[in-house]
Amino acid sequence: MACKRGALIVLEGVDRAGKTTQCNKLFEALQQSGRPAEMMRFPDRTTTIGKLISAYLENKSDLEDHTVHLLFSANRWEMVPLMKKKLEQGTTLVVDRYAFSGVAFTGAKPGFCLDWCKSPDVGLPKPDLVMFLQLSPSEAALRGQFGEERYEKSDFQRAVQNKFQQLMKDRSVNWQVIDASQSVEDVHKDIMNHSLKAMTCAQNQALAELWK
Ligand code: Z5A
Repeated sequence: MACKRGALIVLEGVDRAGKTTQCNKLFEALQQSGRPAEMMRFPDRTTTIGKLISAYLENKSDLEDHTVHLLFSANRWEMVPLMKKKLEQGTTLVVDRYAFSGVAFTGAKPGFCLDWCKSPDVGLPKPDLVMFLQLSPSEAALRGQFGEERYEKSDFQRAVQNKFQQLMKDRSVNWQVIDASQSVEDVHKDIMNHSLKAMTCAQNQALAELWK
């Protein structure tokens, strides 16, 4: 490796927990402090696969549940060459949702087990840090109504939250739970502290493979 690699930092969490708000703030803070950083989000709705996913989420098309799960995974795999290149160049990637959302959302549907849900994402670049923005359903409700998209229903979101709790038992992943009910600035401070630590550790470690 010619230069020290960047860190792969993922934000996960329930609906309206503030993932996008905090990804933006982290990205801006890293850039302003002179640390190369870029933001990514999944699904990436700009690609051909992402457009199929977007139509599904907006209820403009129907897709069989296994099929859409594999599309979400393919949407991550198509970004892997670019992600590896950026990380090797020393750029830290701040990522809004990743494979954990993939597993939690499909795993919350009837008839799916976590092992099957994880399998298409085995071997993806492993995040150096995954921060789970924890927010109770009542606090989330204070941030406005659900939108119009397919998964934005409270029963389903509760099932998703349970799946995230199961995933967070996996000690092979560097999970950090963040209290997302704090002010935007206080959440940002927590996220910045964890991120700087993970970035220092990542510099001396090779990029690993997820769930391998
Ligand atoms: N999905 C899947 O099924 N499989 C997969 O593999 C992947 C995803 C990757 C994508 O939605 C959907 O795809 C998602 C999972 C599924 N479905 N759901 N539900 P998306 O990425 O397009 O949108 P989202 O991730 O669902 O966004 P979100 O969860 O609704 O929002 P958020 O990013 O967590 O929060 P925000 O937009 O930053 O903030 C929400 C509001 O709260 C906003 O008004 C903020 O100003 C406010 N806010 C934020 N922080 C605070 C604090 N600290 N205090 C008060 N108010 C705050």
